[in-house]
Amino acid sequence: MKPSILTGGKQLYFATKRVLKIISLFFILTGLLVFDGPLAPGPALAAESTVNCDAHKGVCSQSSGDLTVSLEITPRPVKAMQDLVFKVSIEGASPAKHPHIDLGMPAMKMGPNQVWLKPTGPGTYEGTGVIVRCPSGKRTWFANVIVPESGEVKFIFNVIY
Ligand SMILES: [Cu+2]
Repeated sequence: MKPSILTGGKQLYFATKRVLKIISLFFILTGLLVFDGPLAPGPALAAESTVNCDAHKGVCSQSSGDLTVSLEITPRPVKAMQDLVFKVSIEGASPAKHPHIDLGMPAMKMGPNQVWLKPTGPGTYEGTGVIVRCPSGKRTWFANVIVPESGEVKFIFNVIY
């Protein structure tokens, strides 16, 4: 009697352990999916919302892998609710399709706001867009420059309301 209970207990122990393992694996995978998503909250947030460009001063540059993107927004200082010109220059990639910019706010759903870029020379593009005034009063925006088949580079900057 005793040994069989012991064996049963052991089996139950291992079965429970396995179930726990599967459950934790599930949460890890779900967590990865959530944090890698475009609306990712949580630990990724700090890096995703840290200003990395002083758009009021002039050209900003950011790299991602082989791709280096420079962005200049005019007129300066950069204000919301007015026509802005976005000048982009790209190094390390010669995109088959034109790049574009996704404008948004870190950790906020602001609705789609895209700047379509037209070529102005070798590796240089330009387009116009408007940054709206956020009802929250927050002034930190991002410009995600998307280069088809080469990657994307995110500029995070403050605007004036
Ligand atoms: Cu907002």
